[in-house]
Amino acid sequence: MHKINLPKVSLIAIVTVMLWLKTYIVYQTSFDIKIENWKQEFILFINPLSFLMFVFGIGLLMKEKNQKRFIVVTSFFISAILFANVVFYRFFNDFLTIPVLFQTSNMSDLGSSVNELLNLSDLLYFVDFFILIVLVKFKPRFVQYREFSKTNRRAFLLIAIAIAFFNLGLAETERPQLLTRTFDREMLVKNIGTYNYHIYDAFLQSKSSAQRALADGSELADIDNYVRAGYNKPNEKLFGRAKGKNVILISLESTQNFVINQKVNGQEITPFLNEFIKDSYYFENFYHQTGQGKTSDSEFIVENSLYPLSRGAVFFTHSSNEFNATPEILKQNGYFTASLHANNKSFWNRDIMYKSLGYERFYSMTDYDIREENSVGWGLKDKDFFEQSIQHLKAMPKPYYAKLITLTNHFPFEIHEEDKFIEPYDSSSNTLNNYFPTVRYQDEALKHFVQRLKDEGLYENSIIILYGDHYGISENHNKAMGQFLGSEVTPFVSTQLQRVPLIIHIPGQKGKTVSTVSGQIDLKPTLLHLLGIDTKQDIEFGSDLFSKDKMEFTVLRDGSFITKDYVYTREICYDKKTGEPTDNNLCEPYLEKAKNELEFSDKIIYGDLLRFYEDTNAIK
Ligand code: GP9
Ligand code: MN
Repeated sequence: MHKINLPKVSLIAIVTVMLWLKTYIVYQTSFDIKIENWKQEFILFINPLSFLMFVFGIGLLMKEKNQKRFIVVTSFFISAILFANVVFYRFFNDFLTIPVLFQTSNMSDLGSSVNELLNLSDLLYFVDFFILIVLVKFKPRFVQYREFSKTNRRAFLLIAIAIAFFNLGLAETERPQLLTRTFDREMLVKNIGTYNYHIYDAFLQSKSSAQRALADGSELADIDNYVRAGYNKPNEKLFGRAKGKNVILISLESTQNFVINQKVNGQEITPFLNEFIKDSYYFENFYHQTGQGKTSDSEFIVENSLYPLSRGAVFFTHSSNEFNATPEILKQNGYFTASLHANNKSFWNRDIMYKSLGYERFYSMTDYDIREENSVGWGLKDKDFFEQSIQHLKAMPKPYYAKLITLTNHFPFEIHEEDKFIEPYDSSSNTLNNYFPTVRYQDEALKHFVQRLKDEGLYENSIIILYGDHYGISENHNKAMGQFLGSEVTPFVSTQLQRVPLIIHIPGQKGKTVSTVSGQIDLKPTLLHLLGIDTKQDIEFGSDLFSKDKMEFTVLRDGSFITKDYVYTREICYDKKTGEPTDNNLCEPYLEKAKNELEFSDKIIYGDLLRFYEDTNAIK
């Protein structure tokens, strides 16, 4: 038989091309990267290449045996990183960052969610790796390991560098200042590729460690001026109105504002809350401002009036910082401070972080009777959680500040048949469909809790604050969400969907619906003023929601902001009345403020600046 002379190809070229193409296919199939024109598509296509060439180029320096080993190990490692991003994206609609990656204690708790997130077809993500193994094992003749001459190696390196610069250059024309503005991970991945993005992230990580070491407190002057200028006088009528009362703060898992006063299949989603808001202050334009730290970010914002970080969870990355959080302040004012949450105490690093925030007691998993029959999804059902929490509340020294964190309304929104008070929605997204029955269940649990507080005589002595921690339905479900809302989910609508309920019930006060634009950042001064505690000296970015001077403005963690008339997101200014893009100049006056807010807050956290403030200034 005639032998066919196949051209010989180096294994390095094969593995590079396979991973390159795979990455591009994964971009297209597993991430929702918005592409607006052919140039962006082209950037997306070439962006994995330079990194892969650099990495596998190292193999050129090796002899055959080592080269093979190096290629197999590296290829597996890169595939694993890509796959980890895919799984993470399914859940968080976001790309991994180093701080998140090291939150392994959380990963082990993801339990039921991981099952939902993985399937057998995921093996497809490793197809190229299996091919590689076959090639290495059976050594077909077209694969060669010839050593490369010095000239060839240089040429290879030069080509890789050229591609990298070409990629960066193109990206720069498409997205100026890409690397200096890191609000948006999708933008980064889209332009420099997922692998280079991880390297960039590692660079940021080391930079942030250095920042603390180098900070000396001189940065505080500017921040202090900024915060002083933004201070609003408290509302005289309400200042001290709840003095000495217990505070019951309830974090509502994944609860967005769109469920309030809304029906699904003709039935109310939150019948209890719809009634409760009638004799409470209800803030209908209140936004969550969380980032990757989800629930923990919301806790951080609400109790510090600082922004969370753009990457990672501040609960993990900066738990040993100096803070001046609500629990600590209340402790100094004679309160007993506790957090109640029926989950592992180490989830989100709470056990460590709570100490820095000034909590005296954390009632966690071990303080609850958790059995199979009273659990669903992530753990103890909300109704049982509230019921068992009553005992804890009763045993606390008064007055107390108690934060209760619900759990049932968490992705994947599982619920037992007997707790299903309404039927799921019917759309292409099971996540959205199942969201409604769990929100409805949470509502029922709240109703039960408030009744129990009344039974125990705790209701009249307490102010009750409920807030949604963050979104529950990510942009992955825009299509189904659009069907539910009856209108397309544009970036404008998406931003408006970041509203979460804020409900403040003060005994003896009539209710009122307030439409001031506000955010989680505003809760700390609002609460402290109600309790009659002055915040003039504090470093806070929020303002008292009852203050007559409160500015109608709030910034989200991705840099989007909302004013009375406009929504600014993805560099477009939208008119709230029409929901359509309008002249960017109309948003221009607020751009600087939005930037300052986030940057100043980041500086405080990265430099651990409050440690200097406490030494030199009169907080106490
Ligand atoms: C875990 C609970 C949920 O303890 O707070 O966390 P999330 O995933 O919503 O951040
Ligand atoms: Mn949450």
